[in-house]
Formats: sequence, C-alpha cells, structure tokens
Amino acid sequence: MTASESPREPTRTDRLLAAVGGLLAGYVSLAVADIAAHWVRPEAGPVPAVGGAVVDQTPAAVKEWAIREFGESDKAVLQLGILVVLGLLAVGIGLLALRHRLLGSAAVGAFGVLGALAAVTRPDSDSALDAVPSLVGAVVGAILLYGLIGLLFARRARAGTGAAQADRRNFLVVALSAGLAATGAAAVARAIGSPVEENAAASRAALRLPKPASPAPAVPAGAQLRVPGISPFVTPNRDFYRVDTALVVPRVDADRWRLRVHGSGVREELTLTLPELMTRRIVERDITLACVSNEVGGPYVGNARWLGVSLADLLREVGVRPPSEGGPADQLVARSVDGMTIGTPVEAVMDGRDALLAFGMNGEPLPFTHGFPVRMLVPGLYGYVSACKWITSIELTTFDAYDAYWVPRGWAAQAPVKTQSRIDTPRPLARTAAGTVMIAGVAWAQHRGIRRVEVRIDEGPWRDARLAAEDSPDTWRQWTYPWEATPGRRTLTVRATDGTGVTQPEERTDTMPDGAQGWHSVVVTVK
Ligand SMILES: Nc1nc2c(c(=O)[nH]1)N[C@H]1C(S)=C(S)[C@@H](COP(=O)(O)O)O[C@H]1N2
Ligand SMILES: [Mo]
Repeated sequence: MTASESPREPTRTDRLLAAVGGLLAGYVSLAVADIAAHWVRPEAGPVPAVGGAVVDQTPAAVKEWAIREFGESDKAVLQLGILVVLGLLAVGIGLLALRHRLLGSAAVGAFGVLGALAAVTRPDSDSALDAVPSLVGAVVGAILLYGLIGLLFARRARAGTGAAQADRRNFLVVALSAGLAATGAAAVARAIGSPVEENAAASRAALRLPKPASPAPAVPAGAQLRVPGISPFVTPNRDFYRVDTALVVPRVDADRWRLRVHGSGVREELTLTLPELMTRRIVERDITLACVSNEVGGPYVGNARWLGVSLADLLREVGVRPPSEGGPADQLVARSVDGMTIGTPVEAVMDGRDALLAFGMNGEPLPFTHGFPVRMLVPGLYGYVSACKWITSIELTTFDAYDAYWVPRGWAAQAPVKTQSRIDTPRPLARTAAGTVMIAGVAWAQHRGIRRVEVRIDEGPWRDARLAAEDSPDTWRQWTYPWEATPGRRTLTVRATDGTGVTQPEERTDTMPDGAQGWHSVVVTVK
C-alpha cells in the first residue's frame, strides 16, 4: 500500500470487526438496560416493552398460530425473534458506523428512543422513569460503538496501514472487556434481584390465608380414578396451564395492592386493601378453568381449589344490581396491573354461581404466574372473559360502551365455555398390546356439569364410559372405558353430554371467536 491510500479505506477484516462491534454495542445496550430495569421496573426493559407492544399489535390470527405452533413457549419464541431482528440490525449499524461513526452511534440512540417510547406507552406504565432503562442502555451502547470504531483506525490514521494490526488488537481487547463487564454486571444484578420483586416475594411469603367461612365440600372419594395417564382431578399449581400476554410475570407487592370498585350503579366507590378484602366472608370452591384458545383435545384447562371472597357479595355491598333487577350495568370490566382488560356479564357474576375474587390456589397464595395477589374467576366462562389475574380494578359499565382487550382482536365479547371431552390415555399414536386397554380422560362443561360421556371405536356404536363421581357442576369429571382392543389401527373418539342434556356436536370449529367444539379422537395401533 502507498501512503496516498486513505487509511480509512475499510478492508474485509474491518467490516467483520465493525459488524462484531455493532453486535457488541447492541448486546451491551441490552445488558445495561436489563440492569437498569431491575431497579426501575422489570417490565420496562426494552425487550419486554417492545415485545409487549408487538403482542398487542399482532393480528389475532397470527397469535392463534403462535399459540398453536409454540404453545406455552410462544413468549420465548417471540423474545428470540426480537433478539434475532435486533442482532441483524446491530450488524447493519456496525457497518454503518464504519462509514459514519456518528451516524452509527445515532442509530443506536434511535433504537434506545424506540425502546423508551414502547416502555412508557405500555398500558401498565405509570411513570416516565420507565424510559430510563432503554435510554441508559442506548447511551452506553452508542459510546461503546463510537469508541470501538475509533480504535479500529486510531494508529492507522497516524502511522499508516502498518499499524492496523495493533488497532485490531486494541479493538478486540476493549470489545472483549466490555462484553465481559456487561455480562458480569448483568449476572450480579440478577443475583441481587430487583427490589421491586423482592418486596413482592416477601409479601407473598408473609401472606397467611384465612380459613373459609364456607369451605369447599370434600372431594368425593370416587372423583379421582386410579388410572395411569389420566389428568389428576386436582391440577397441581406447577402443572396448571398458563395463558396471558405478560412477557414479564407481574410481581405485585401485596402490601401495596389495592382493588377499586367503581362505575355505573355503584352507590359508593370502594378501594380495598388485601386485609380489607379478607374481612369479607371467605369462600372456598373447586373450579375448572379453561382457555378459549384450547383446541379440541388441547392442554389449556385445569382444575383447582380456590379460596377467595364472593364477587357477587362485594358488588351487592356497593349497591350493584344485575340487569335482571334493573341495574344499569351489564358488563363488569376487570383491569390488571399489566393493562389487561377483561369483560364479564354482570348477570353471570350475580346469578348465584360462585364467582370469586381469589387469593388462594390449592392451599397456597396464588402463584405469581396465576395472578398474585388476587384474580377473578367465574365458573362457566372462558378465562379471557372472566379470570383477570393481577386484578386492580372492577368497573361497572355496558357491553355497548366498552370493548375489552380481546374483543377488537376478533374474539367474542361473551363466551360461556363449550362442552369438551378429552382422551388422556392412550396417547395419540400409542402402540398397545391387544386385550383390555383403559381409555380414560376428562370432560368439562363448567356450571352445567357433565351428565354422560360416550366412547366409540372406529365407526362402531357409542358406548357409555364410566363417569367418576361429580365434585361439582363447576368442575371437570374423569371418565374411563375398558376397551377390548383387537389388532389394527384404531380410532378412539369421545363425546360428552352436559347437565342440560346437550351432546357435543361432531362438527369441529375453530377456537376463534368463542371456543372450539367437536369430538376428540386419538389413533392408536394395537399389536
Ligand atoms: N391480567 C391478565 N389476566 C388474564 C389473562 C391475561 O393475559 N392477563 N389471560 C386470561 C386468559 S385468556 C386465561 S385462559 C386465564 C388463564 O389463567 P391461568 O394462566 O392462571 O391458567 O387467565 C386470564 N386472565
Ligand atoms: Mo384464555
């Protein structure tokens, strides 16, 4: 090379290093933002904030596809997707910085502003402080990128291209150190934990559940059948399905939690603390909860013993009357700390069923993932129209006046659960020996109850399954059918009849807009 060549003419190695520099600046930005978010609010980090905005903007059909394809890992897949996109952008920014150092750094800053905007416009954001993690991260990332690209040409600019090797060594040393420092600091921050989350965990650990004035009747001995592979009658908390839009599980400090009850027909607005809520009459009930996104045969259903207070009692206390008694509000809108809104018919809540504001689940305070400190439950309605987790307010309004979160996204405003039955065992595509095979599973039609379950082998006649004892019409029911299996490929099909005498229709429908229907079938091979 001659001295006349610009020392800033980038080589392939320079481009490679610039790409690395871009990636590193992005990585350090996110790590710093993560550390800052630990102190500000975990949900205010750029990845959860942008992810949350993406979730809210995603068309319902795409969301359905994601839930179907990725199940409960849909959130992990989304976050991974965001990281991949950010990674590609970071490489681009690194290459840009190689040409225009300042522009490259400005681009990092622009992403910081985007992250900050996403954070402060999330429905759960109540402070401009939420912008801090993204901005701080971006500033550090921008400076780092500026410095790194500068290093890459520092000596070459003075001493010509011969010094390029030394420049690259310096670049790599600084890059590696910055990466390690950010990783170490993020790890330490995580180990220390966020003060916000610590308070929440402490408040949960300190919570003593009150004794119910109205305990749940004992589960009848015959409600739990001893069949390997059947869903247990009570779903343990750790196995209970989780469906929500929260990328970071809200961790609410029970000591600071408040529930506000207000709106049309409320005589006097009420704001309750948790101890105040607990001075009401405590009820305990077994209730099966199901998700509208549950496909025929799907996993999004579970049964638990809930402890809480009667929601109808609380509404009557503040003067609310259901529409059938002339009350002005036909919709109850529950809001959660993360901005979710869930609309429930006032009539259903007050028609005598055990609608609850629950704080206990299977003998312990609600797990954070299931709505600690308080959630709603209304037997017979899908979760998205009844089961608001992390609830903070209840507003009495009308269906005409307000659409809750899922309604403009294509889901029905009102959605009683559809009768479903599921074969738990044998598993799909199982191979079994000829002879007696126990077919078993669960059926549910909350608040109507299950009257009958029938099983069919191939196109044969429907035969009655044996029903386990009924705990309550609000819970699912196990069933079994001893089948004399003969060799061949066999299709096992189940259908249930609810307490009103209506049998599940054969025709399958989509989960959208108000829940899947149709018979569940399993194909097995008998040898
Ligand atoms: N705050 C909040 N509450 C929510 C949701 C949500 O996304 N956010 N999802 C609802 C849906 S769709 C269902 S099916 C149930 C699931 O409750 P689980 O996760 O405890 O099983 O919670 C409901 N409550
Ligand atoms: Mo749901």
